[in-house]
Amino acid sequence: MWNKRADTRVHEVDPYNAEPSPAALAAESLTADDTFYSRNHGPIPDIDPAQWRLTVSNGRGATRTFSLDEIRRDFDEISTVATLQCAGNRRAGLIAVRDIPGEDPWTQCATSTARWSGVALADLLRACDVADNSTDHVEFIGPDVSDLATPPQRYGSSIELSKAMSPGTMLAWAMNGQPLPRLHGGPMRVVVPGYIGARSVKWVDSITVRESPSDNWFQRVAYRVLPVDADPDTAGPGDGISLSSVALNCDFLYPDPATPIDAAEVLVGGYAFAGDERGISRVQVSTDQGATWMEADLAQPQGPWAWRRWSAVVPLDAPAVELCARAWDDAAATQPASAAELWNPKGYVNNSWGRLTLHRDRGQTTT
Ligand SMILES: Nc1nc2c(c(=O)[nH]1)N[C@H]1C(S)=C(S)[C@@H](COP(=O)(O)O)O[C@H]1N2
Ligand SMILES: [Mo]
Repeated sequence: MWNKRADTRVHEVDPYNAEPSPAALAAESLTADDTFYSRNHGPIPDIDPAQWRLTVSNGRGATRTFSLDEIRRDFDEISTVATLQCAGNRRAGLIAVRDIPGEDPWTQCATSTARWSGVALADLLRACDVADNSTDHVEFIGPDVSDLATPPQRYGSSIELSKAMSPGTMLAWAMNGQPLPRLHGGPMRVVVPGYIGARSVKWVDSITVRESPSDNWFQRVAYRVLPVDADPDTAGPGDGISLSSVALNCDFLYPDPATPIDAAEVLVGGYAFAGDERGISRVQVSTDQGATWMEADLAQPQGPWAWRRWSAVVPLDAPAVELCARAWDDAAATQPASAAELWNPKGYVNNSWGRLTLHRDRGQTTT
C-alpha cells in the first residue's frame, strides 16, 4: 500500500501510519520513498500540482498567493539532507512501562532521512515583506481534516519566525531527486530540520505570520509532554511542554534479535540524532547495563540536519546479552537510561538508551 516495501510495519491503514523494518531503514543513508515512515492524522489529499496554491499572510495585512510554477521560477532552488523524526518515535518502549491507549506503538523506525529540494522559507517570507519581529511565529496549515480534534480541524503547526528564517527550513517539492510523493506531502510540504516531524506540514496551502504560536489543535493541545498524572482527554490548550527541537536520541537497527548468532562477536549498529543546532559527538555501546561503555564508529556526517549512522563490534559472551546504546551531543549531553523515567500520558520523546537483546546460537559451544 502507498508503494511501501512488503516488510513495512503498518500501525493504521486509515489514516495511513507505518514505519519501515529496522533492516530496511539501516540499509541506506538516505531513506528511499518506498521505505520512509509515514505519519498521518486524516485522509491523504490528492492534489493536482497545477491546481495547488499557497497563500502567505505576512502578519501586517498583506496576502500573496503563489502557484507551484511561480515558486519554482521566482526563487533559488536549495537542497538539504534532513532527518524527520516523529515525536512518537520509540513509543513502544513507553507503552512497555505503562499502557498508552489510543496511540500507535511506534518502535525505533518512525524516523527517516531524505534529500529535500525546494525553496528556502526565508526567501519566500522576505518576498512577502515579513517584518523582522523576533518574537513572531509562522503558522502552517494543510488541507487534510483530522477528526482527532473536536470539532474536526485541518492539520497545522507553527514555529518561531527565527527558525522559519534560518537556513535549512524550507518548502520542498522533491524528495531524493523525485517529485514529492503524495503520501509525503506532494506537491509541496514544509521541512523544518531538527524539529519534531509534526511541524513539517504536508500539502501546505496556507502560511501566516502571527504574534503567538498557532491555535491549531496539533500545536496547542497535541504534541505536548503532559505531567505524568495528567488526563490527556481533559488536558487544556497550553498544558505541558510544547515540543519543537528533537531530543537527543539513538537506537539499534541491526542485527535482528530474533535470529540467534553463531559467533563470539557481532556487528551491531543503528542511528543517532541530535535536534536543532546540535550534532552527534559520540555513540557508545554497553554489554553490562551501562557499567562500562565502548566507543562505536560514527559514519561520515550527512550534513547538519541529518542522523549519524553508527556501528560497533561487540562480544557475545553469554547465552543472552542485553546491549545498551547511548549518544552524546556536542554540548556533552547524553540520554537517560530508562523509559520508565520518561513515561508521559501521550507517549512522546522516548529518548532513553537504545536496547537490544541478542542470543547466542545454542548449538555453538566455542568461545
Ligand atoms: N498536513 C499534515 N502534515 C503533517 C502530518 C499530518 O497528519 N498532516 N503529520 C505530521 C507528523 S506528526 C509527522 S511525524 C510528519 C510525517 O511525515 P511523513 O509522513 O512524510 O513521514 O508529517 C507531519 N506533517
Ligand atoms: Mo509525528
